[in-house]
Amino acid sequence: MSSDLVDYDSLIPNNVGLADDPKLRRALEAWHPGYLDWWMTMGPDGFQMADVYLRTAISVEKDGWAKFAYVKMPEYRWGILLAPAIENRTIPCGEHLGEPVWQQIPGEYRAMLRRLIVIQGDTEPASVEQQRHLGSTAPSLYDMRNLFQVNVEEGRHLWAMVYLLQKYFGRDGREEAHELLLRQSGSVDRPRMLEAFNEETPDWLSFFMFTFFTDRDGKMQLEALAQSGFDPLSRTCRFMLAEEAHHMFVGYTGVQRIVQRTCEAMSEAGIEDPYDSEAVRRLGVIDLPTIQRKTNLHFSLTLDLFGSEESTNAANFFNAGIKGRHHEERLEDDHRLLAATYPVTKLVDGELHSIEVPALNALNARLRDDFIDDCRGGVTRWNRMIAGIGIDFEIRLPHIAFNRAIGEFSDINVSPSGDVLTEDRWNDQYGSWLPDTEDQAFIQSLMQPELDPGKFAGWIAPPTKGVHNKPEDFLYVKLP
Ligand code: BYC
Ligand code: FE
Ligand code: FE
Repeated sequence: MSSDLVDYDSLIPNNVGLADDPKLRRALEAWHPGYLDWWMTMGPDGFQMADVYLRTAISVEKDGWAKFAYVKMPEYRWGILLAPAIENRTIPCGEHLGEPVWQQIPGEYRAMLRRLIVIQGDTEPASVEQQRHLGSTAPSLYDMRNLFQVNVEEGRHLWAMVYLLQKYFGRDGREEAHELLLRQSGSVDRPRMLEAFNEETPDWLSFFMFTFFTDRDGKMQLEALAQSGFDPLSRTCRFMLAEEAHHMFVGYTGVQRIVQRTCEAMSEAGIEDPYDSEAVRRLGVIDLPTIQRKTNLHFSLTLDLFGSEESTNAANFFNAGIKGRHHEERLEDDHRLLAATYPVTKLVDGELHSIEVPALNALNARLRDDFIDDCRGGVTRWNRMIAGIGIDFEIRLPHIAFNRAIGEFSDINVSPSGDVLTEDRWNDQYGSWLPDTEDQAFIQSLMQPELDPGKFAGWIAPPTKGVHNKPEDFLYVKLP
């Protein structure tokens, strides 16, 4: 079968010719019941029998790759979809630059690739686990539907990585695929692999911050893996990126609508001081300083996902041609980086300085910097809206060294504005920079479900348009 056509009749929709690959089909069909079991026990809590207005990927063409319909989540068609092959594609970076891409795994890179694919695969179900209790406090049916859309797609991203493991890694791959269903977010014995995926997502502000920041790490990592010389990984990631755009949208507009509602409520009540949190909270909206603290938390947790600023792992991935830079093909340099340098912020004699280091070792720092640029676009638009409503407040991304657990800054204490602090000063002040139990209790008090079609909880503004151009009062989720 041509790889651009999706076989939608078989148990597992795919455009990878599953019908002609009985060994792989058996492996995936053997894994399927365990996946469904995981979805029912660790996926969305409740609502599994509800009809949700979901989009399902049915093609990999640029236009019309998805269809919208009511689906019960356990009946979602989780498929295996690769973006179309690029003819005569060559390896875009490293020591194999310009050689034809690989359709099979080169033996010497097998361990590296397996590790990258397993880490990528581990984050997908982890995020579904983190979000599993949010359905019952959805601020509207529209938002509930978006949550479930993100969840089923993260489930499909797990399928995407499991496909690669089972097709290209034999018995090891089947074992890894099994273990992806056994690790659990926040578990003491068997946690997810990266720390940000063991944190809780306890409320909807956190959910929107997570999809704005952490899904954006997903986007950046997928962009880097889409450059891979291992072509099946590249094609898989390229299609995942098409879905990822919606996750960015949910995060960006979610925070935007919360900030908008807060500013409008302040303006209507005549409250000018954004730091008068008590007065603002009495209006039943989330005060801007609390939103800033959540920003500080989710931004810093997400920066840890880029690994150490200087990393020989990252240098090896790039050299081998199995992970490139963001938009590698658009960059104008030698794509080998043997002589280039890159500026990295480091701690020197107790102070933070920008220092040129070999570019090959600084690829994690570089991808993180590209990520921060991408975040800035959204934050700037939030701030423009705040100013437009006439409130004197700016949401700021904290300094990269603030509240870090991985890399160059993991052993020091740094304020959001970038001052290196003693342990004592940090202990005195960090409570004003990160959400505390009181902030959390207040947010939690607002988390009451709003299930009337077209209605929204009082702390969030309605969206400017519906999903798939549906009217305002559309029934996005039909409860059983
Ligand atoms: N937590 O050389 P280094 C997504 C370990 S999100 C725990 O700096 P490297 C999604 C590291 O493993 C995107 N451990 O690291 C979003 C290494 O251990 P070993 C997910 C960490 O390898 C929302 C040691 O520290 N995809 O898709 O260059 C919803 C030294 O590390 C952490 C990927 O991440 C950490 N944060 O970089 C749903 C792409 N950081 O070897 C989905 C694949 C580092 O000493 N992963 N360590 O035992 C990678 O490219 C890289 O593995 C990393 C780390 C960027 C994660
Ligand atoms: Fe994903
Ligand atoms: Fe995502």
